[in-house]
Amino acid sequence: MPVQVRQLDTAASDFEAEFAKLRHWSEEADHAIEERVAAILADVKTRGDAAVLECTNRFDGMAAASVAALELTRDELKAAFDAITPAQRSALESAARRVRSYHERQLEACGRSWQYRDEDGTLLGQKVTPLDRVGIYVPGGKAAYPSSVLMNAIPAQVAGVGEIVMVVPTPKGERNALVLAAAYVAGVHRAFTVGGAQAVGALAYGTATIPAVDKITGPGNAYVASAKRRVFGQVGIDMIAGPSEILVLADGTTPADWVAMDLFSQAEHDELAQSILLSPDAAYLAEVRASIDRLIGEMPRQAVIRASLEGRGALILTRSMEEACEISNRIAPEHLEVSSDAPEKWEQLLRHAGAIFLGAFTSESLGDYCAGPNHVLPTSGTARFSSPLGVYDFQKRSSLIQVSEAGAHILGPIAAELAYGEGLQGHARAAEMRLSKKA
Ligand code: HSO
Ligand code: ZN
Repeated sequence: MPVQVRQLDTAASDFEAEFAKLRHWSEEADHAIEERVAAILADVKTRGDAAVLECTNRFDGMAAASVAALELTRDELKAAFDAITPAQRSALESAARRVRSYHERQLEACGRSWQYRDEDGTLLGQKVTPLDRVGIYVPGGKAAYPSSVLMNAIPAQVAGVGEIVMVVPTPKGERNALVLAAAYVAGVHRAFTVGGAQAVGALAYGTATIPAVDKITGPGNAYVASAKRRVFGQVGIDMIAGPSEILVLADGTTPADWVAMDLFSQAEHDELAQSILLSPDAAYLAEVRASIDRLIGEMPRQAVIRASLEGRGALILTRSMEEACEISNRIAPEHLEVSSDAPEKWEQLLRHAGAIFLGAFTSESLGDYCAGPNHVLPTSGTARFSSPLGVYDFQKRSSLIQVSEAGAHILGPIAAELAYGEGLQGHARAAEMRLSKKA
């Protein structure tokens, strides 16, 4: 059965209406989930370990005697690493090495403290410090991604975070060896087989056994997303990620099968994932459609791919590559492939995307695992104003000011004038006292 991916044409009179439908996505707030999450968080806040243990045993079908029994030791993580195949070990290590070296560059480029002395002798600067402790949420079950363990823990480690605490649900006690091995490779310090809102609550408030963290990162289901939203403010969070997205801009020079498979690669994540192809070449769009119909039957996850492509996917015929770039900027996709033999030319026109993949050989999936940049990216158009997860998410900045006596004579009158204007005597006099009295 052919895959019914919709086709849009920028020249059609109903294009704007069809385009608006394509972009529309909203996750309905589920009141039942919201209420349950609020209750779990309140319970964890007041009863700590006892609440975490009860929830974990009930929701995950476990029979643990204590939260301490849910902790995985570094030795257990190492045992998982030793138990996976040599090929898996080597792939994890190669990916980790590349991700680490990319994020080390990030640290050098924008993660260091700086200071200068102005013409009045005043020292001004920005002091960058890593967070003391962070929590990484790793989903269990069908969306258990070892690659996401690397993508969350390595930038934290490169930033110099003191302690990285991972939580991962293990329904019925079933552990994912690759996830634990990735935690070992990425330098996770402590790990607990706890998940859901109860894990988020434990990390946010701290319990006798699970330490309170300063920030929680990592993807999760609707319960986890709701819990992260609710504890935000008490702790930092990274983002609330929506379903995966890929947008391919194609000039027709990449084999159609390659592009079809790239569209599948994000569609297979989720029925709500979005894969869009834009091209000024109508014959090429038809070729990719034929590839989709031929290749779909080979895909183990074809039901998910079909639902995603038919529900939210699209092939869009544009007047030109320039127009395709404009439309891409309006969508601000999570992943943007420029499938062209002159990708640099089009890249100049692209402003909004979580990650940009240039040229026919740069499949988005390489970025998901091992190219080096982070795969935790802004979704749902938020690339207009936000960035990939990075070292900077695990650091914070403090301003640094040191004013000399001479400098106080220059700044004091300015501050006092403005302070009197605001009716704040204390401020004004604090500045003025330094004008008359020697230190
Ligand atoms: N593409 C996903 C990340 C991922 N892909 C993990 C495979 N494993 C983020 O949008
Ligand atoms: Zn992916």
